[in-house]
Order: sequence, then structure tokens, then C-alpha cells
Amino acid sequence: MRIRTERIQKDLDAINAFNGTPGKGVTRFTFSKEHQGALSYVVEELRRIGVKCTFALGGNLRGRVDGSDPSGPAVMMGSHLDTVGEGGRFDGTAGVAAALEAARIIKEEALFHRLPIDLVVFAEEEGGRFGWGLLGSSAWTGRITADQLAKIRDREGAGYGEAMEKAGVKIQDSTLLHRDNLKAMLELHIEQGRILESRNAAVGIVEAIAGIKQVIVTIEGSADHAGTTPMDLRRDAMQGAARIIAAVETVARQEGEGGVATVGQVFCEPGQANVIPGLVRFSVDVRHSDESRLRAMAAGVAHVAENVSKARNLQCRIEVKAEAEPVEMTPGICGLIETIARKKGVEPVRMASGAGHDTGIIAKICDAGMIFVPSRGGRSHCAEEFTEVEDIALGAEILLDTVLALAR
Ligand code: HGY
Ligand code: MN
Ligand code: MN
Repeated sequence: MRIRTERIQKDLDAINAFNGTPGKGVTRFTFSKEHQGALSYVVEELRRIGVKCTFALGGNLRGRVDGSDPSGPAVMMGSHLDTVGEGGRFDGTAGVAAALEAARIIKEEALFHRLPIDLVVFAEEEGGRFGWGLLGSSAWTGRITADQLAKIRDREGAGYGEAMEKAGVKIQDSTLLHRDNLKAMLELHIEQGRILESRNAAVGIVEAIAGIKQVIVTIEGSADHAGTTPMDLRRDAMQGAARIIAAVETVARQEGEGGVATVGQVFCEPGQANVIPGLVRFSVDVRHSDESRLRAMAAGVAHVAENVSKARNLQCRIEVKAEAEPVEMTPGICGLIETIARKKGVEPVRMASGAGHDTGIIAKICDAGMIFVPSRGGRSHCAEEFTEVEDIALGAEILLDTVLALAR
């Protein structure tokens, strides 16, 4: 094996030292000092091997390893370093560390490749700061226009561009990614599920990524005194929201295997024990591997929200945030990963991803593939998230050979 496991371990430790909630998982929100600290570690590690980094459209970081044909379309490998709040040490970080070590080997051993190989760190994959997941890759591929991006604000009201500037991120290259300048995208990622572990498999090949629709539901009633307002005169936003939230689970359970739905955020105004809530805002995240069922689930939630609001004389508004259709990975790339894994004596498992990934957005404009490595107990988006560094190293070895095969 060329990949050096101990260097991946060092990268994981160095990157995760940049953490806004030490002792409570890992928190690195996009353009925060933790995020920029982790990015600067990657930039420095790439500089050491002679790879120059630039910031591209959407605030994504790109380090270019030039090949013999610098003008050819690139082969891209990487992931993200932003996390959910109090998340894990491996979601995104494992893929960046694997790509970083692969880049080291390519440079140290001067491995021949014709096309440029780009190491990328996507911005705002999780949506933890701006409430809009897959944002950096969506901006880079033009799925989100510059105007739409300019309107996106974080909880403190800071705009995306403003946050970038404050973090010292200067866009040096604002070209959109497209088929002529990008040949393929490869991402190593932790599985965030139980399949590999239950099958005692070391490597997964992602064939498809589930679709996602994230909305924010706002229910508006009237704030009023909790002690003097008779029950039948209330317009209690919380009682309406509670019934809609309970129905979200039913919408998902009716789908059986393929559908999941989550209410992860609830805000209440004014949020005091002795005041009847005037306004409740909550997120709904629905996912399905089939696009028409995804749309049906989102419509089902909207239908319940409207009916409950009407029956209770409440106002209801639904705002769509992130959405990504279900997407297939490129069969040729899945086959290439499989051949390379088998040559290393590894029998990979073909599977789908219930989690969304930037590669699913990039796959709209070029060939794409993902390599999964096992998650202990399937846990993710929590401090308990864990993947053996040896599994990441094996995945990185496969990533390295796949990227080189595509860039040759
Ligand atoms: O939400 C997701 O599926 C991913 O972790 N951003
Ligand atoms: Mn995630
Ligand atoms: Mn991720």
C-alpha cells in the first residue's frame, strides 16, 4: 500500500483540533475561525508538496496538481470540512484527509497523469451556518445563481459573501464548473449507515444518492397571556405546529423503506413559559430515492400544514431551502472503482446513499463516483461517529488509483 495510514491519522487529528465545541463533538461552521483554521492546515500541507490553492466560486477551496496537459478538464477529489453542530470527526473530514494523502503520493512519487487533478474542499455542505446544504457546490455549478446566493443569510443576518470576506476568502477564479473544465468527481465518504459493518465489508461503491427536500414551515397565531386567555379563544401556534410535526413522521412511515423525514429545528416566539406562542418555525427534511415519491412526501407535509392551520385559524408559510433530486453515479466509474478494489483483494458492496453529498450536485455536470468506508454502529452527525483510520487508508488507496486511471 502506498498510502501512509499514520499521515491520514495526523491529518484527521490536526483538522479536528479546529473545533468550536471541544468535548461536545466537532463543530466547524463554514467560514468560522475553526473552519478557516482547518482549511489553512490543508492549504499548508498542499503547499509543502508544491500544490497551490485558490478559492473558487462559492468559496470552495481548490488545490491543483498539474498534469502533462494543463489545459485538459480536471479530475476532482475531495469532500467538505464544515460540520453539523456538535457533529463527528469523520463526516467530510475523512474524504479530505484521503484526498490529501493521495495528492501527497502523486507528488512524492511523481506519478504520471495527463489531466489536472484537483483537491477540493466544498463550502457549506451541511448547511449548518446558512441553513442551506450543498450550497458551495450548488454555487460552483450555477445551480444557485449569484443573486440567490447574495440573499442567503445566517442566523445573525450575515450574508454569504460578507461572511466569506470577513474570513479573508478572496475568490480568485469565478468560472463555473462545467463539462469542458471538469471530467470527473470522486469523493471518499463515511457511510453514515450500518450496511458495510453488517456485511463485514471494508468498501462501498455508491450507485445512487437519495433526493432531499428541506423546507422551513412558519405557523403564525397570536401571542397571548397564558393565564387569562380561555382555551377556545386562543390562536396557539405551538398547538398547530405540534400536530403538523407529528404528521411528518406519519408521512415518512407511509413510504415504508424508501422514505425518511426529520424535524430537526424548532424555534418558538416569544419563547416564554407564560406566553401563548405567537409564531413557531420548524424545519422539515424529507428524503427519498425516487423523485416522484419525494415530491409526494413534500406535498403531503404541505397538505397537512395547510389543513391544520385553516382548522385553527393560523397562518402557514412554507419556504423551500435546500433541495437535490435523487441522482445516479456514473456506471463506468462504479465499475472502475470495483475493478481497482478487487485488484487489491477487496470485495466492495454496491449501495445507495441516504445522505446527500456534494458529489450528487457535481454529478449533474460530469461523471461522478463515491467510495464509502464503514461507520461504527452506523452512527453519524454526532460525537459517537467513528471510522477506523485503516479503513480510510484502504479507501484512499482505491481513490488514488481511480483518480489516476481517470486522469491518465
Ligand atoms: O444531510 C446530509 O445528508 C449531509 O450530511 N449533508
Ligand atoms: Mn453530513
Ligand atoms: Mn458529509
